[in-house]
Amino acid sequence: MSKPRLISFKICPFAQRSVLLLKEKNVDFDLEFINPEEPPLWFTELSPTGKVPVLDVNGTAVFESAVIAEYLDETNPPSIHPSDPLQKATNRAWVEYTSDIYVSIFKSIMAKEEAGLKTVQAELEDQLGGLDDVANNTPFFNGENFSMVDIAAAPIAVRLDILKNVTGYDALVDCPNLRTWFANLLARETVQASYVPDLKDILTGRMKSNESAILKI
Ligand SMILES: N[C@@H](CCC(=O)N[C@@H](CS)C(=O)NCC(=O)O)C(=O)O
Repeated sequence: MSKPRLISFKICPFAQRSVLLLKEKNVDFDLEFINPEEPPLWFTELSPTGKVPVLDVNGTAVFESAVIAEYLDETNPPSIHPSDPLQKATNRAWVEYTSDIYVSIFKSIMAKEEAGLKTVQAELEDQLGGLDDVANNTPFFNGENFSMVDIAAAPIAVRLDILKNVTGYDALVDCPNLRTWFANLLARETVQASYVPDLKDILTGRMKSNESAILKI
């Protein structure tokens, strides 16, 4: 059995989740970056959706970040899910919830007009507020134990931190619980190793070349 190979895109938060879990589980893996906007032919043949991340396990494509996470958790025990089925179910639901937040972050980064930016920022803050309501001012989502919700949310913490540094926009101003939780995520070694060192520069470059409104206000 050869090493699993993760196909990623440098700025993709969903792929960052997979890298983070592979590192948390100490799995030896190969990492290959592509640009899904200009995919190589081999990737088009491997990926049923054309999206990253894809985990290539001996030629079988496991796709969708939440499914990749479940596969890695099952095949590399112990599970980081809570054992109680109800808590596990609510954790999975909050993993889903975090996925929509990435869409709002992306729209905030790419909005060209100030009015449109205000609308997407309000949507983003509303979603973050919903997550803040269920966070408990504890180190991680479930308390002391690092879980799948932490895996799913860590790339949000990284992107909001970059946005704050580059533009001054603080999406967490009304989210005290998320501030505690996200600070713990940002301090974790595996989280720091889950994204490329030039992520901030790449995102800043994208905002500049797009003439994004968020850079002007
Ligand atoms: N639901 C998917 C979303 C993955 C996704 O949207 N990936 C983006 C990059 S961040 C992509 O590959 N986009 C290319 C496309 O839509 O063709 C997951 O969780 O894995």
